[in-house]
Amino acid sequence: MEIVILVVVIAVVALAAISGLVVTGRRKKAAGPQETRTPESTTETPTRTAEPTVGEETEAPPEGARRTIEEVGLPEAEAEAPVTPEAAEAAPEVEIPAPAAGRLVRLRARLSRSQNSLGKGLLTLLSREHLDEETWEEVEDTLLTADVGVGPTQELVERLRERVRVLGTRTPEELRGLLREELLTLVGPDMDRTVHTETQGAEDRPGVVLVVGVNGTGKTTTTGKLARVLVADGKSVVLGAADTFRAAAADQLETWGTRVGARTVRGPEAGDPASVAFDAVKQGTEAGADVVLIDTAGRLHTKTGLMDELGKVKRVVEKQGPVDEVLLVLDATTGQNGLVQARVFAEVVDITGIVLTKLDGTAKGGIVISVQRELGVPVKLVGLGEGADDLAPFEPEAFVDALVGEA
Ligand SMILES: Nc1nc2c(ncn2[C@@H]2O[C@H](COP(=O)(O)OP(=O)(O)O)[C@@H](O)[C@H]2O)c(=O)[nH]1
Ligand SMILES: [Mg+2]
Repeated sequence: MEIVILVVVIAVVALAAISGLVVTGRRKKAAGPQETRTPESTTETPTRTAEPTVGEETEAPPEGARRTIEEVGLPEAEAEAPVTPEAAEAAPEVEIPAPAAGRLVRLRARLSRSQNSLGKGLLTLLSREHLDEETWEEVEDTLLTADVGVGPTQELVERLRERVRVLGTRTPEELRGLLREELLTLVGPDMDRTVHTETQGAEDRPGVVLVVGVNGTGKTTTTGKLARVLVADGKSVVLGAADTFRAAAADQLETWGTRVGARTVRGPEAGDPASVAFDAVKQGTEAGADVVLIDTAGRLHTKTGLMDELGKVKRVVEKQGPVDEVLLVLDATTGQNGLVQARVFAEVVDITGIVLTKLDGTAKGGIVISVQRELGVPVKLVGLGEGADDLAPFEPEAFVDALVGEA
């Protein structure tokens, strides 16, 4: 009897040993040709057994063997990988924009790259040993070339002449300080540059901002950038696509809005801009939004056409309450032309603030001074690039520092 039991036990042990060998052998076979595998077969490896055997580890770490192609991440494959509905829900594609405070200082390098020539040019001239009539004329020319404007240029030269005379000998530091002070006086350090995005009235309605200007100056871009600034400040924003002449214009605005979760109210193509603007304010009010930004078209073919159109937009919006801010967008690179545009728009609507765009691409930053002088309205925002957060509140000190360079 014992013998029978013994035989059975031996047989069982022997069977177990044999089957164990077979499994190991199979595993070794599976691991063997791995190096020659095609990427397609690698995707199937997650089904492989997780426990590594001795010797396997050196060929392919278990963790590595479990990776799929997507996880290894060929950049193109990753970009094209379809997003599953769950993933889309988990990560809504709403961006969190950078706060606006101190942006001009951060973007100052961009400003000084284009503006430094004015400051440097002036400092070089003022450092000459003899400041004769010819030198002062050169100072004037430098200021006029930078679009400072005739009136402000004459004032500045007069004051500089007087102060340089009083100063006698001039160190570069003294000259820089003097120029900084005088330019700052012209730029107007005390003007109120608040963008009124809050309703001026007592009622509970959103602040309404109308963005106007000639096509191509950067209205839509500025409206989009401003929406980001407001969202970053925790405000809810509704956009009004009152440039109804091209569907692309509304699409462009909507793209900006979608990125920060702001709704865009749009109308039919070639529809009435005033009714889109009206709807935007109405919907913004109903939704309890904080701010409604209205982007307009700026076809400057005739002044009467513009006046009819823009005047009507404003009047229609005002049926629901006052417009709190009318921002005129001007392309800083257009110089005198920009000033002519500014004048026409100012006759059509009451401009309450100026946005100077493309200051990153011009050495004609003096337009800040001339346009304020021309309209008697402060520059409130400046565009310093095509990037989404390249819009900065205008700060006179930071601007003048960029003009005259580092102390
Ligand atoms: N470099 C630079 N480009 C800008 C700036 N603001 C707008 N732009 C560009 O100017 C072009 C026209 O802008 P858009 O907003 O469509 O002008 P709109 O016709 O007035 O609405 C676009 O290519 C913008 O990217 C800026 O501050 N700097
Ligand atoms: Mg536009």
